[in-house]
Amino acid sequence: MRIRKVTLHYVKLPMKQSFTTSFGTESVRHTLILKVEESGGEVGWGEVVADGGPWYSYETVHTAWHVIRDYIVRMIAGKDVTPENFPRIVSRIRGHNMAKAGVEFALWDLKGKIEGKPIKDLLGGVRDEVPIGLSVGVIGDVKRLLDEVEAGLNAGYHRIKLKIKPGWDVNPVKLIREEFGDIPLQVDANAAYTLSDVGVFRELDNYGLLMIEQPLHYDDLVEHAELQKAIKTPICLDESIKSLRDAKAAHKLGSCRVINIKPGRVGGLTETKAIHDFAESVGMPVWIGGMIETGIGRSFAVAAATLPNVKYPNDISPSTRFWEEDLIEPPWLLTSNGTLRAPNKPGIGVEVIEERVLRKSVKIEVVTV
Ligand code: OSB
Ligand code: MG
Repeated sequence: MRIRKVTLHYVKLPMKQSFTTSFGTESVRHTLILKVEESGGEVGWGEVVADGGPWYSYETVHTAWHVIRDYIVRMIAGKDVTPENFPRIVSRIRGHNMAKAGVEFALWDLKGKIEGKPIKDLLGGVRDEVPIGLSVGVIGDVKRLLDEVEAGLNAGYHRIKLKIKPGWDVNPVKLIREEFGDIPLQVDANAAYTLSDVGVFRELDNYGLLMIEQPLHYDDLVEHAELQKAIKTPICLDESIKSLRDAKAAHKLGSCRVINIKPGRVGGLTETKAIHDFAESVGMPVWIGGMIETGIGRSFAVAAATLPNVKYPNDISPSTRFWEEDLIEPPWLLTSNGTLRAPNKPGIGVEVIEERVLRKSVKIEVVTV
């Protein structure tokens, strides 16, 4: 397909409840929504999962805006571009995976709409419903923590993931075990520890956690391999895995036993599928992570979560968790089975309400390709 127009929207969406990780608190989601039009008149939508600041990753809405407008759009100009050949077309750009993924997502939406197929079918998905886990932020208050976990279990979430940081780790895990028994439970440190904290992880080993996510430095593989040798609980990598190359290195080194793939972090669904397929070939389970996306970004995560080697519940919160009003219809709703249903409609399978995108935009730029 040939792209003729890209519209960038800097969207600010207030969150119903703030979300705290070891690297900061978010209460308004800053995001970049892309509308991509091809020469046949079809419209595709994408979302860049970068945040307002360089906290989870070095990318921000502004860096992605720059990279998309000044480089990606020029590189795809005049070319027959597909979601499969797109990564090669933009490979001269080092890094900036979130910017690349935002455009690549829109290409998947376009391809699906043109061929009349949902993205999950284009990828080779094998299920119509994907199990969802709840990610609980660093809360600090014990009573509120237990209330939030209880509400999540009652709503049907398949597991609880607790965000931890030094000073908020073993104790809340112990309290959750005492209160709720043997529920599927895991923790996510977002890189807040060092190898000298091995004692914390040895203690966490006593609580039968499904996994410990990204305990050490956001770019590390070597020290995670050392830590994995020292503890029983499987390490799951998130931030450290930005590509298939990283996944292969992590496997070779023994840095993790599980991977949380965020399609936005790895440059899109083509790379997601490649990491998924590699992990499957070496017997390493994966699951799909979230970045508090709007319903647009969630669509691509849902499609990825239908892949066969996705073996754990996914961090794909329904629209109602963070948004008063999502940017799509129908909203993503948790079924009574604690799942999201992957739509059978072409492309992303939900309708983007452009009026809402425009109303929530603080800056818009149209680039003619
Ligand atoms: O590390 O998984 C993470 C949100 C922002 C940044 C990092 C992470 C998260 C989540 C969100 O856990 C889960 C969700 O989007 O539902
Ligand atoms: Mg994580």
